[in-house]
Amino acid sequence: MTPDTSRAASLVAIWTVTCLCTASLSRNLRHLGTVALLLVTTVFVGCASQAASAQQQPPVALAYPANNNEALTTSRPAGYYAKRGAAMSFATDWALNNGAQATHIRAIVGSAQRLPSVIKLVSPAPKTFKKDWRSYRARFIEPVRLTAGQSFWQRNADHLERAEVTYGVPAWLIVGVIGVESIYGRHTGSYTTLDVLTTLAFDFPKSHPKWKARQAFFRDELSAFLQLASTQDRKIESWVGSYAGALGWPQFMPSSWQQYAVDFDGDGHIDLLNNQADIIGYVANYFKAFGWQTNMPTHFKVTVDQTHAALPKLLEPDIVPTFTANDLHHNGAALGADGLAHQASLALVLLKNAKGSPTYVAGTHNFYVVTRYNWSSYYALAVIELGQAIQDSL
Ligand SMILES: [Ca+2]
Repeated sequence: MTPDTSRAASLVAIWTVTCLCTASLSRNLRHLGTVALLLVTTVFVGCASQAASAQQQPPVALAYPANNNEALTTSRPAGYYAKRGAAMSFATDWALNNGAQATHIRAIVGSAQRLPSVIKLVSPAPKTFKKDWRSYRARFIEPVRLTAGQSFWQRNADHLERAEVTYGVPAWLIVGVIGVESIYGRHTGSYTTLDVLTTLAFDFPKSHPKWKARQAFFRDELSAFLQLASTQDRKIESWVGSYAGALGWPQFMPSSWQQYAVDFDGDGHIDLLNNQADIIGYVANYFKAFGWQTNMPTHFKVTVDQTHAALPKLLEPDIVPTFTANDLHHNGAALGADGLAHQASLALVLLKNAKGSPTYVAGTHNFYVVTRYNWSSYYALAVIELGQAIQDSL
């Protein structure tokens, strides 16, 4: 590699990871905005499908088991955050609200290390960086991930089939997500979660345009993490994950465990770090909660006439399905017969290619649902293409 291509590759790598992690860090922020609408959708869709699934007993999504705040201890010494007023107030308030000893929680939060590398990683990318769908895609649709995905699918065929029946979410989507997130548990991150969440909860970089919202998000995640840790029999500093606080094979955020985790193999415990049935159940339940519609495609091919298409109008709603198939078609984004036959709304999704013309797809409601796992159209299309490539190869 020349220095230039090497540098470009590094930037793509950083952007890829940043896309994954900034999206995962903002998952719950977005949940707040969409949850009301999705609840309505879910109830509506749920009613329609109730008859079909009446014989199925879906696993009940569990909140954390009873807290055992005695489990919240640390053997690490007091560090930087023990002297930060905001961090110590947070710890005291958390203890008060969760029936824990303030001295224990202050010791835990105070033991966290400030991680400058994490602050750097969540800072905005340089303005000169150009997004590139083709490079992004090549990082995920590649032989190692395909082979690992085939083996994951074969090993878990029963769980995947049961998830399809229980939640109406296809196996390929679950397999695609876990592949992109962690290569089936191979890359789950090596950052100490307590340090990551404490750093981002109290030192989120102010150079970020949304730093206040992000910092508030991480305080909530730190709170959820303390609650999660109080239910598990392990030292709090032993949890490790991504630089944005995501954990395990499905790279879940602590608050997402609280909301979407299920005991999918019925062994009485939820384990999203190691238990592949529970991991599959979690991903399927997550998409069902966000309104996945069984049998609706995620997107259609679209041919955009760059010169004559009404691009500002078509791109304005971004990934939110807004247009009828006819609207798109007659504004310069030509659909095939399958796309034209689609009855619900579509979005014109733009994926930039650093060099050369952009890639477009016509995204459906289900494409939008995939972006609820991670708010990036690049991420969503990579998940979809990986999952479907694995399915096709089996
Ligand atoms: Ca289980």
